[in-house]
Amino acid sequence: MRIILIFLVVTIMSTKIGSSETMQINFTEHDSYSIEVAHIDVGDTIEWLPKNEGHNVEFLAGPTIKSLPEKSELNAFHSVVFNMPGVYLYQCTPHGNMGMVGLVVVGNDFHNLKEIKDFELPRVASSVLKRLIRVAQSN
Ligand SMILES: [Cu+2]
Repeated sequence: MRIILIFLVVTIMSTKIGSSETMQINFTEHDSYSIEVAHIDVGDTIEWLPKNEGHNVEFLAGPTIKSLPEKSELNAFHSVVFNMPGVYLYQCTPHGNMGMVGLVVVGNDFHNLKEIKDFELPRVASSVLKRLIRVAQSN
């Protein structure tokens, strides 16, 4: 009986670990991302879909500088697997200063939130970021 239980628990745990998910975020005609604050698990993927022209994804800050994903081309599909827990800040290169920014929270881990909060952005983007951080923490 005990062996069966252990087997069940191990099976359930490995199923959960093995089931990484993919979230899709669109570029919108309002110069924004369809999901501004993305909560994902470690190992999950985010795909950005160029549903509207003139946008991209450029990472500004994350758990460590070395781990920052590559910047994408304008109008290009972009896919990133997030293996390091923490908060990531990204922007659209042409529209970042208008507040086209987004957050990714990986593994519900806020250890580097201070660095994200302190990241210097133009005025409008900075106020959007403050709002997104409030949203991120309320989830
Ligand atoms: Cu844009």
